[in-house]
Amino acid sequence: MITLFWCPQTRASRILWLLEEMNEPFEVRIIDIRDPEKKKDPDFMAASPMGKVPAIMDSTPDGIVYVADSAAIALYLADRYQFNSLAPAIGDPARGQYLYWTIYTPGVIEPAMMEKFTGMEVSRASSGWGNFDTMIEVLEAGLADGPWLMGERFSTADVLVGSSVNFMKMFGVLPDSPVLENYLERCLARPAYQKALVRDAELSD
Ligand SMILES: N[C@@H](CCC(=O)N[C@@H](CS)C(=O)NCC(=O)O)C(=O)O
Repeated sequence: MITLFWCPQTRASRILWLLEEMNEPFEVRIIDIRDPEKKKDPDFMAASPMGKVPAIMDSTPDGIVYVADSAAIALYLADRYQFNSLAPAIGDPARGQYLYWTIYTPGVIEPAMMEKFTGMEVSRASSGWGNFDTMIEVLEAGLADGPWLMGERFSTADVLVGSSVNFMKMFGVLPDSPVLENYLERCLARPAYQKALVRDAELSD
């Protein structure tokens, strides 16, 4: 059984979305990240060295698997439970682009968002994420053919990137971009994303 350590209105919502896409049984354990006492849940501490959500604990026949960080969790879950559907198989040439786009969220989008929020001046060549405008341009080019990052194939990469585009919109930093707006609409139209957003709101009450 998969346990998702979750807190309302956080990055944990994207793993809720992924779990809804996967149709695997899972339970949600609420961790109020604003309450240091709640973070002392021993399972959560084992799963998340930084005390951040999302994190998961997966009790498998081989032992308990602990994973933290959205991208690491998504890669783990897709490889273990949705191999060759939400994740391309190891020998599939598409796997290169799949890995690139799945890591684009923590490696590029999120640092670029921080650059935008703080007004930081960065050198495009030496900052690992380029800069905010380059992040957007590259993403738009990646979605030019669509409908998904992997063309016709919806993958875990879309859960990471689609939820990040949603966060950019929510935080008011999504530039005027028909390509990204249309992509976000397609993501939001997925029943699993809708289910996760409803559940996220219900669990928040
Ligand atoms: N890179 C991590 C970031 C996780 C993260 O920063 N989570 C925030 C909530 S959105 C958190 O748990 N903050 C509480 C804290 O750091 O104490 C991921 O993508 O999962």
